[in-house]
Amino acid sequence: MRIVFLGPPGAGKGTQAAILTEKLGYVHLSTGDLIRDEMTRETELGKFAKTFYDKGDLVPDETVIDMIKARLAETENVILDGFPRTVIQAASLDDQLATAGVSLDKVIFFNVDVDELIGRLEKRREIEGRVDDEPEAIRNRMGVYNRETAPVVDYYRDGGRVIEVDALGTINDVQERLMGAVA
Ligand code: B4P
Repeated sequence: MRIVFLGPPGAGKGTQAAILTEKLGYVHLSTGDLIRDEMTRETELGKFAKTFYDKGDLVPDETVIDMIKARLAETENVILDGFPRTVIQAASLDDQLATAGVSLDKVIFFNVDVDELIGRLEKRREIEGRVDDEPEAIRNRMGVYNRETAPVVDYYRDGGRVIEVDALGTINDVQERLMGAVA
């Protein structure tokens, strides 16, 4: 099973992917977590990524695609959380899977309104102090989402591959809906 979680910043992709992979014994592949790990270890890649990440910009496609490639080849049951985020990344993912003779099983879109998203990110800033949850970075991320990532939803919609999940409500409510969607 290869599942993509798509949605705006703060929609709960990471939160739900962590719970679902634990329940199902899948691999959780989060580009956000991979990038944060590189930044924490202050690797060359991490230092490069930080210049984009802190402002709420996307890290360049080729960097993220390289990060995901080897890991994807090693996994069969996987939730891709936060990847793809651009149409270029989505096309690259399709190519990688086609080369391996496999395909995506599900693309889940997390539907949440903007006010709720901003509220969640502001709360996370208070708790975790993430630089990309500062007000200016949040504003930028919402714009980046509309420009770069919303077209990815259309890319998959055109192929009839999107399942939309209402991601409002408690974490448990959303988890139950997701279990129904991936079953
Ligand atoms: P990510 O780490 O992917 O994170 P995100 O979009 O902020 O959040 P997510 O939707 O996972 O929300 P979460 O569960 O945390 O991206 C961060 C950055 O990494 C990007 O801006 C970019 O720079 C870079 N990046 C990542 N992937 C990339 C790619 N493919 N290409 C280029 N750059 C890339 O939830 C948010 C908060 O809400 C949490 O505090 C959570 O506890 C809370 N929450 C969750 N569900 C809730 C609910 N139902 N009710 C109330 N609160 C809830």
